[in-house]
Amino acid sequence: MQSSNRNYKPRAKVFKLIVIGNQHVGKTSIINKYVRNVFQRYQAETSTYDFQEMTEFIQSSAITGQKNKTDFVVELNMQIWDTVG
Ligand SMILES: Nc1nc2c(ncn2[C@@H]2O[C@H](COP(=O)(O)OP(=O)(O)OP(=O)(O)O)[C@@H](O)[C@H]2O)c(=O)[nH]1
Ligand SMILES: [Mg+2]
Repeated sequence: MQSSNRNYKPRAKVFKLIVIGNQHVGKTSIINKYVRNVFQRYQAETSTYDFQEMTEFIQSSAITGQKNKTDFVVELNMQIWDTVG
């Protein structure tokens, strides 16, 4: 997301997310859909852990629920770990 403000400087936060669940429930699929917007009907079983990275920009008010003058853009750098079921 770009801003017209030349002083645009999002505050970056790093998140490490771990997706866990029983075998074959769709852990890898939901990560692929979220990060790359792809779905594979015959998704191979995950044989070892792995991660994908994803960046989202959101308004701080989306977190706090309060819209006011101090509203700022938050850059979420996510490392999403996939695991073996
Ligand atoms: N119809 C349908 N099939 C899905 C969905 N999500 C996953 N699948 C299918 O379910 C199967 C298992 O999905 P995976 O994403 O490999 O599941 P997983 O939890 O990563 O499995 P493991 O890596 O073996 O632990 C695959 O054949 C997917 O195509 C869904 O929302 N709908
Ligand atoms: Mg998997």
